[in-house]
Amino acid sequence: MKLYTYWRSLATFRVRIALNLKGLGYDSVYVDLDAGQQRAAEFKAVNPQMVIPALVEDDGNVLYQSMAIMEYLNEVYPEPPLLPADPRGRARVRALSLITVADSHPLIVPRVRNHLGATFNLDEAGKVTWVRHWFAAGLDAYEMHLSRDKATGTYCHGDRVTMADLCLVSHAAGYRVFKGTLEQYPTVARIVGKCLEDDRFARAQPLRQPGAPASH
Ligand SMILES: N[C@@H](CCC(=O)N[C@@H](CS)C(=O)NCC(=O)O)C(=O)O
Repeated sequence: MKLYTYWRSLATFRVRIALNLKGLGYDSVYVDLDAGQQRAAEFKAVNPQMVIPALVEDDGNVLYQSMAIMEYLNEVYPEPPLLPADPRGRARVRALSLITVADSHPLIVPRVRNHLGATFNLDEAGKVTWVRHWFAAGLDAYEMHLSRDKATGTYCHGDRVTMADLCLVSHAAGYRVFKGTLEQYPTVARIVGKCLEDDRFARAQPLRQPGAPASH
């Protein structure tokens, strides 16, 4: 398998964790988002949306959209399961996942930040304020759901890792890249800390990828 990836990409981070948890090896193809390589014709041919991740299977099948990729990997490689066995549990895990995948992360990606600058003259400081606002809104929602729901356990859903943890960890890492801390989010901080004790999460982190700055 071949993963189109970049150190800072949160959507790709989620997929890197899923691949590690499933014990699947892959070759990395680096797409430098800061240099705009996602818009090069070569990559557009792989994913017309011009976003990463894209995961190309050995027979050439191209998978895209991180949540679709995680669900696909979970169906094809069922162990360890990333979704609970019961429908309500699956609905909760998917809902928690979508807080970042559908509602927070899409607002902070490079193409949105670029558009805010080019069309609305927002400067770098303004863009950081924008990004932190949307990450914090997601974290507020996560903290309240996770702290009050009985279904929360060691992880987002019970005592086994699910897709929601992969998504939560990516959200927290993104907030960190933009200098946010989890002090106001104790339940989130506890679960993220627990996940990152596992090397399959830890080695997928943005700052541990080739091309990442020594610190950020
Ligand atoms: N919903 C997509 C988001 C994909 C996405 O926006 N990826 C970012 C990096 S995390 C990207 O490639 N952005 C390029 C751009 O905005 O120009 C997913 O979860 O896969």
